Amino acid sequence: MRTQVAIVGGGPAGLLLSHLLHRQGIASVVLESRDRAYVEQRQRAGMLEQGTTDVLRESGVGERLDREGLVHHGLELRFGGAGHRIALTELTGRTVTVYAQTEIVKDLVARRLADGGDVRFEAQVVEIDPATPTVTFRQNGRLHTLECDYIAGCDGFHGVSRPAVPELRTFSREYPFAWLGILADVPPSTDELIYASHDRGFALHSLRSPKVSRLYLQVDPQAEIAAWPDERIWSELATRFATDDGWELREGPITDRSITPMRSFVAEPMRHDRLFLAGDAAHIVPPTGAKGLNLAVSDVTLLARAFTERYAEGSEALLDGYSASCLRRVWRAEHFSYWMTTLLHTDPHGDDFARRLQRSHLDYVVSSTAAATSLAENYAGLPLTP
Ligand code: RFL
Ligand code: PHB
Repeated sequence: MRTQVAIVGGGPAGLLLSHLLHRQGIASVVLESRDRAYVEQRQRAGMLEQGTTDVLRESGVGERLDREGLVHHGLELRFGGAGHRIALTELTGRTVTVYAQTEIVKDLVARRLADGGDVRFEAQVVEIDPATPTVTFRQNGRLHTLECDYIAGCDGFHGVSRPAVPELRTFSREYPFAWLGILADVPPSTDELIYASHDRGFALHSLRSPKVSRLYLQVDPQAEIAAWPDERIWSELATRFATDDGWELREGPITDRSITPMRSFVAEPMRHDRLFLAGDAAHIVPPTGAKGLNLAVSDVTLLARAFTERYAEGSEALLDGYSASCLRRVWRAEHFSYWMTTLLHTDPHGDDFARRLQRSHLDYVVSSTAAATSLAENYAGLPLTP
């Protein structure tokens, strides 16, 4: 069995890479350990930068995104009982779009299959050899070997690609909190996202559609989901979002819930020999800056360009520059995600001094155009440079 690019992992990074390569006439095989329903239903990110929607649209998978995605021009920072709008579009000229990761994955899987793409579900990669290069995977209880020119490691944080890079340097930060995320069948109580900082902890009001809300609560990293029955979740959300003017949070049936630990992580370099890492396989950000999925998309956009140059012109210049190009953008997103996280969360070990500093910082961000613009341009996403 042989292909040009073997793609390990069928999340957004692997699927989009396969699609972008196909459009340039480059063959790939996507190996995904889970089944199709599982990858299409895994609840995760929802906020897309304009650069991300541009890539999806320009590559011909933006039709449903254009129909169902909700374009946003601002967000709200809420603290001290009042909301403060950050006018993203006014400050940056850019917009962001709410369109769930589950929908992007569904669109990409459907498109790959319609284009005759080779996407194998329940195919678990067990070994990667970046030198030969080959990928060994298990499917239907049997081991298979896939030979290729290059391997793209798009298998997320817990995958097998990153450990195949020797002499990897890693950088990380664990945070003393986690996010409890829920999906609820209730119309959103807001048109724009609300990021709330409260003494009891952070809360985020996001949405999925005019009828479905997505909400998050800062919780203890050791918290058990069983300790959070519906009434406790809604009451805690209402407390953290409360304003002096009596804003009300609508409640509804909760259809999905999970707790995600928060961490920052970067692995360098993102390449070894014929293996290239992309997306969560190489880096993780805490979700406060809404950057994880967007970074995965920018990585594979650069990687697809580099493979295109290699196959069309025989040059490996872009492949050689891939890791450094990605890491510049990755570290900007790492800093922004860390900054948003510490700006908005309540440190359980923090003292009153830390809380006062945080409040001063929040006041500054919402009252200075320079500070608000800095938040806005990072949130809306910086332009993609090679
Ligand atoms: P993914 O989506 O993790 O996909 C990797 C895929 O690789 C498969 N895999 C393997 N396949 C074959 N063989 C193996 N040995 C394999 N090992 C793993 C996995 O089954 C999976 O299908 O990584 P990708 O494509 O890089 O995409 C990145 C995004 O998914 C991620 O950055 C964001 O979802 C991060 N993230 C969030 N980002 C946000 O901006 N906002 C959020 O609200 C948000 N919530 C989340 C998240 C990530 C989470 N994770 C990783 C636990 C919530 C969660 C729970
Ligand atoms: C989401 O809608 O899931 C979402 C939005 C913004 C974030 C994180 C998650 O910062």
